[in-house]
Amino acid sequence: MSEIISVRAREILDSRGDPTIETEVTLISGVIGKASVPSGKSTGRFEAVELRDDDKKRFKGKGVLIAVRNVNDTIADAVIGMDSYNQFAIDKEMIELDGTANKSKIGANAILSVSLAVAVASAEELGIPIYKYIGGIGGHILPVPLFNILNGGAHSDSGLDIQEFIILPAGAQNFSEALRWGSEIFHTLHDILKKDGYSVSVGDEGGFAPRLKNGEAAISYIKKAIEEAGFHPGDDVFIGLDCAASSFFKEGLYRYEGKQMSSENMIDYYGELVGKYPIISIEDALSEEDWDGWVKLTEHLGGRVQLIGDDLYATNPERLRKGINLSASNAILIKLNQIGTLTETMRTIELAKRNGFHAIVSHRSGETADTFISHLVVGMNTGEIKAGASSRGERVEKYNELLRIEEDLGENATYAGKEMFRQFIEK
Ligand code: 2PG
Ligand code: MG
Repeated sequence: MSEIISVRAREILDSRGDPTIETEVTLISGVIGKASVPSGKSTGRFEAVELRDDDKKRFKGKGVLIAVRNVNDTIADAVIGMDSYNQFAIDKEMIELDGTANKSKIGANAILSVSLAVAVASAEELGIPIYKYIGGIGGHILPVPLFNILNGGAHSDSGLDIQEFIILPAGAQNFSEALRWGSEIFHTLHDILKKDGYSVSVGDEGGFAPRLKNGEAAISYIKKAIEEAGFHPGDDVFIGLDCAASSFFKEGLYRYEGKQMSSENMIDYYGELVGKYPIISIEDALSEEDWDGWVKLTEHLGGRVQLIGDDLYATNPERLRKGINLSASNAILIKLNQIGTLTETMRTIELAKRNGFHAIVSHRSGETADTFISHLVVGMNTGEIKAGASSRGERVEKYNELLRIEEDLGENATYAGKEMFRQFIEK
C-alpha cells in the first residue's frame, strides 16, 4: 500500500500563455508526483469538458481556479487515504464523484491532473520510470514520431485550411536517428522557405507557417525539403496530414480552399494527393459528424493510408466502438485530456489494438513541459507519437524524453519503424 496523504493543485500557464492546471500528489513516504494538463484549440465536440472559470476579469475568462478548487477540495477529500497503486479505483472514484458523461461537473482538466500525478508518484515510489510503471517489462517500442513541420488551420495564420503537414521518418534505424532526420528536414525546409521569400516564424506546434498558395503547395515544399535533406520520400520518410476537417465543415459541406465540397469531392481530392505524394497518414480528413463519409473514405483509401480519427473519436471508447463496427477508419488519435483519466485512455488504446486499429498518442496545441505522453506511448507500445515539430521547448521536451527512454531501454529498445506501416507500403 502506498497511501496518498495530500493532493494540491495550482494554476500555471501553458505554451500559448493561457492558464492550465498542475497538481502534486504526495504519498505517505514523502514522495511527490507532479503532472499538468494540456489544452486544445481545434477541440472536438465530443471531448470531455475542460473547466474554465469564465470570469472575464481574469485571463479573459480562461482561468482555471474552479478546477483548482475542485482538486483541492472535492477530489482531495475523496482520494486521500487511497492506495496510489490502485490507479483504476482512484480514476473510478473521480468519475463517480463527477457523475456526468463528459466530466463537466468537476472538469476533465481537474480529474486528469490528479490521475496522472498519481501514476507519476507511484512510479517514483517504486523507483522506476513511468513507462515501466505503465508497461512493466512489456513496454519497449519507441514510436515513429509524427513531426508537424508546417502549421495551418487554427494553429497559425498561414491561411492554409489543412491544420498540420507532417513528416514521419519511419525508415530510420532507431528513434534517435528519426529525431535527427526530423530536425534536419525541418531546418532544410526553413532554408527553402526563406530562400523563396516566405516567413519562417513558427505556429503553435513549432512548425513553419508560411502563407503558401494552398495545401498542395505545402505538401510539395515538404517533399522538396525531404529530398534536399538527403532522404527518399516514400522510403525513408513519409508525409502525413491532419486536416482537422471539422473546422471547415459547415452546413453539410466542406468549405475548402474557396470551394464548397461534398464528402465525395474531399475523398477524390485526398485520393489525388495520395496518388501524387508519399502520403501515408491522414487525420480528421472529414468532419466529426460525417460517419457516412468516413466509411466511404476508408473503403477508398483505407488500404493505402492510415486514416486517423481525432475529433471523430475524442479518445472515447463508445465512439471508437462505433467506428470499429462501421469500419469508419483504421486508426485513432489518443489524447488523455479528451477523455480525462489514465485508465480510460489505456482502455481505449487496448480496444483499438484488439481491433487492429493504430493508436497514435498525441500532444495538444497548448502544451506544458510535462512529458507523460512520452512514457505512455512506450508503456503501451502503440508505436506512434504526435508531439509537434522538433522545435519549441514544450514539443522538444517530449522527444528528448523519448531519447532518455531509448537510452534507458538500451538493447531492449525497438523502433516501430516502417514495420508499423507495412499494410500501407507498396511492396
Ligand atoms: C489535433 C491537435 C494536436 P488541438 O488536432 O490533433 O495537434 O490540435 O490540440 O488544437 O486540438
Ligand atoms: Mg487532430
